[in-house]
Amino acid sequence: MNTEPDLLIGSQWRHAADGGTRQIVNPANGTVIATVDEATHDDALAAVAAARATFDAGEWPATPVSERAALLDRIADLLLRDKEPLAELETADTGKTLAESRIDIDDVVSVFRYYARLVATQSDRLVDVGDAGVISRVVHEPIGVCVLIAPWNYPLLQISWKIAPALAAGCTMVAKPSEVTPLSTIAFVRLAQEAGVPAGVLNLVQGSGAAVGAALTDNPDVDFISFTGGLSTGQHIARTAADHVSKVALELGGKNPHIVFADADWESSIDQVLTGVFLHSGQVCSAGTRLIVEESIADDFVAALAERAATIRMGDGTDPASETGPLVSKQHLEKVESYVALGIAEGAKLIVGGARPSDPALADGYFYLPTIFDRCDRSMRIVSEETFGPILTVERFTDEAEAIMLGNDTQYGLAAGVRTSDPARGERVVRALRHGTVWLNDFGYYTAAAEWGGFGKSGNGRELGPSGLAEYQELKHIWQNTAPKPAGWFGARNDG
Ligand code: TXE
Repeated sequence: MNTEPDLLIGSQWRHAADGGTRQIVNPANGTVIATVDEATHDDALAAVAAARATFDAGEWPATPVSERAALLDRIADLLLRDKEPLAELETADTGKTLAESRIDIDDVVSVFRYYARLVATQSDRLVDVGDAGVISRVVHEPIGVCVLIAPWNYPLLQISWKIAPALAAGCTMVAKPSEVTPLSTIAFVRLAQEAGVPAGVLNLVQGSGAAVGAALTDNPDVDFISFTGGLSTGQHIARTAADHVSKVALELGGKNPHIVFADADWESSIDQVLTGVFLHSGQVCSAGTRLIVEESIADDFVAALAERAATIRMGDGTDPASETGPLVSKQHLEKVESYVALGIAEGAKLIVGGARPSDPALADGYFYLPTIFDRCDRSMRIVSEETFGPILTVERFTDEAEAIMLGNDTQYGLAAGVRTSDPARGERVVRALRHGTVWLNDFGYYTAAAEWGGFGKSGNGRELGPSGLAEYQELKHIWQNTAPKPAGWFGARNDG
């Protein structure tokens, strides 16, 4: 039984219209930790209608930029106040370690602070049209009603990459967290209300993609859909949105190469290849799941990696000794297991992992051992498809051109890493890789101030940075004549 309503539609917190609920499970031990309202198709339509009515009423989009920036800062302040309970909720819901959840909340704070500053300093553009009597300006307007759909690996972080710029731009919105991990988003929306987000600006529905997601995306009242999730879902949303000519931005994951040349620094390379793929049990869109290593060091490198991978401590994320947590759900665990079976069937050489851990203390959770496959090649599905689990595949190269070719040999293009001590080669390879983020002698880092997004089937559009705000804005050209006179086109030429 769910007592407190979890759906925010307009000014009202509501239960689902049909009383439906969903149980939320802690993936570290399989226990039910919450029961939340499961919105119906009609609830989702009502949420979009509330966002539409609020936008069209005009008050929020016309709010001075300084007030919107101040609101974002108040949200950031409250996030800091509630950092610990929010981090605990995120860990209970996703299984990630508390240390990771705390970093996530800090990053969420940074996103709100960044967009508060950015929008407050954004200026219109004056255009010289060659006529002193004309003032020509290009100004920013909010794009309108936004639908924000987030996945389960970074629930609060991903939705905040969308909510912060949407609020900054003056949009109204409906947020839909993943049905698997809605808890931190529900808590966040309550916090945003406390910070003073006006009624109807931020609406919240959670539920399945099939019912709720479809109602939100197949909807003529929606101006912009920002989606982070799987490739096939993104393709479906883009097709549906085309009927309404709603703008769509997609972040659809990746199959990210981590290229190691023989002259790379050994210790940091081993350490970062390991972290790059096994952090959060590989449930990271930018995880470095494809090690592409120079043949001359490959045997030693893979052996050293395997040794380290076997010592990664898995456990409940609330235990400070745990270095990584479980997979998010039983269903996802089974998907990862099926990829390992596929890798073996395809002829890849299993070096380490390839099983659930034997520790009985982990038996009720959805844990899976860090797994490395050597002797992989481009023809294998385990190399080309996103497994979203703790699986590293190893491919070998003999020269720079082959490294680049392999690094670009993916339908995705979200992120890549390059490791070499030769700066000129580093620059050549970084520029040749067709990926949205490329790390040189580093891996995994990002900042709210720089764009994030993908080439190829990793999606389109950008989050974070100035472009992340631009997604939520329309540009309007205002042509103003300060000394109007007749155009003199019709009738004038015959007279002359
Ligand atoms: O994603 P879905 P799933 C990848 C990863 C993973 C795979 C499937 O490879 O194994 O996707 O994960 C909502 N209309 N990524 O099934 O279904 C859904 O409710 C509108 C990469 O969990 O794409 C949820 O809120 N919305 C990724 C969100 O889409 C719909 C992170 C994501 O769920 C919908 C997660 C529909 N028809 C998974 N169907 C990344 N880019 O980081 C579903 N949803």
